[in-house]
Order: sequence, then structure tokens, then C-alpha cells
Amino acid sequence: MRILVFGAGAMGSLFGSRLSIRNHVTLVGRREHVRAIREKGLVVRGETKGVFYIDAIENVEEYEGYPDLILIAVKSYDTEDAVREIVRRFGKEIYVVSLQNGLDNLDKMKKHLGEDRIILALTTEACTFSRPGEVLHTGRGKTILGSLTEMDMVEKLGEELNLVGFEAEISKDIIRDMWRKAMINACINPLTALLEVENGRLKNPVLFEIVRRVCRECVEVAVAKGLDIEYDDMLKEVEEVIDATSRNLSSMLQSLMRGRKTEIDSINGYICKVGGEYGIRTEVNDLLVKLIRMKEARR
Ligand code: KPL
Repeated sequence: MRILVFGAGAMGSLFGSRLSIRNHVTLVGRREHVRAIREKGLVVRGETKGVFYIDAIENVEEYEGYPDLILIAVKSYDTEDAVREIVRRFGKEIYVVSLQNGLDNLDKMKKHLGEDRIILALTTEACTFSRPGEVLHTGRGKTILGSLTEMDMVEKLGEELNLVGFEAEISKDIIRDMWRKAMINACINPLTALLEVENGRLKNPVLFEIVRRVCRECVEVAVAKGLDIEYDDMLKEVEEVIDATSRNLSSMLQSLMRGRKTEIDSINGYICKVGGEYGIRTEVNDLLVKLIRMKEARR
């Protein structure tokens, strides 16, 4: 397949690297990253190892022809701009896969694309951006794929991801899985970002008590929304991801370290908003949102 990765940060670069083993991949990224990849290839260390000689460009206008699918890996606050740019360049018939965190990407994508063109890829792979041209694959995870309508492309991408060494599964209920993934992020990302620690530090008993409380509030909101999610299962899953990604710096921490905005509004902020609609108190999540905003303001 011809695959275009729009947003070659840590995760986009990692997926692009492995997918390039069997596909023609082009990365769209920031100038320094693109320049480094063109000069020396994309270096991936850690759980994935190698130098991948992949095409890299700075914007979609430079892409020649049409890809079979586009993987969007930009931050959730940039989703709409990214989709607008993609549709302007390739039209509305293109398959777009969201490889992102957050609960609002789907709605943003639906404003510009038909449901039959949108795929969600929810991943717990862990990856850090080391420097332009280099990423570190810090922890293995699963990637759940799904869409709102039956689509052959979901199966095809799932097969491809498995063939290049990711663990991919097709979801039976992608909305529920999107919430599950967002809850994992809600429990891990803000706390690690505030305390500037690797994910594994959340196993500290004091910190894990906060994780429990965040998780409980998130599950209450999800259940009020009609999703079939149980607190014990969810907490277990959060703990498994903390263990599997214990050496990783969460994407929220990485954003703050690089002086960037975080995805807090699409994760905990979104959960608080929905909680408000159903009259559910989300005190701990509210607090985390406020603290992350304070930290963002100090950038
Ligand atoms: O998705 C992640 C993130 O950091 O955004 C996890 C899986 C929590 C890994 O850090």
C-alpha cells in the first residue's frame, strides 16, 4: 500500500518505520525531522531497531499521486486543520486513520469526511521523540482498529500492522474502545506530566491511589453515557499499560518538555465536560485539568 503519515512525531514515525517494511510510506513532519530523515534515514531504537530510509516531506502539497490511506498522528487540537488540508489535497474519498489520543477526533473528522472513510487506531505502543531523525520505542502495546461502518480497509490495515510486527486487533465496538483508551490516558498522562516522571512511577502507592480515583470518575462518566465498562477491568487495564510502558515518558509530559500545548482538553477535559452533562462529579479530573493548564501557561 501507499501510506502517508501526516504528523511524524514519535508515534507517527514509529508506525511509519515498521509499515515501511512492506509498504511505500511517506512521512509528513516538521522541517528538522524531515531534513534529518532525508540525510540519514529515520533511526528507531528500543523495541524497534533500525534505520528506515523513508520519504519525508514538509507538507502534503509535495506528495506525488494519491496514497491508499493516510494515518493522522497530529495532536488532537490540530486534527481539524490536518483533515481540512488532507481533503483539500486528496478529496473526500481518501481513507483516513486517526492514530491519536483523545475523545474528540472522530467528531472533528466527521465534519470533513464520510463515516465510511474514517478509521480509528487506538494504540498503547509507547514511543519517545529523541531528536530530529530519531525516536525511541520504549514499550510494546496493542493497537485496536475499528470504524463506524463495515470497511475492508480496517481488515487490510490490521493484517498489515500484524505483518510488520505490531499487535493489532479489530474492535467489535470502537466507541467503547476509544473511551477505554482515553481513560488509560486520563489516568496516566496528566499525573506523569505534572510530576515529570516515567509512567512506571505511578505504581507508587500514593500516586496509584490518585490513579484509582481518576479511573473511578472516568468509569462513572462512561457508564452514564451508556458504555459497558467496569471499574475493576478498567483499573486492571490501566495498571497493565503502566507496567508495559513503565520506562516511557507519557505524550503529555513530552509535550510540556518541548514547550508545547497538551491534549488535556481532549482527554480529562472532555471527560469532565461529559460528566457535567450527566450531573456526575469529576473533582479529581477537574483538578488535573486545572493543574495541567497552569503548567502549560508557564511554557
Ligand atoms: O498513550 C500513551 C501516551 O503517553 O499518550 C501511553 C500508552 C499512556 C504511553 O505513555
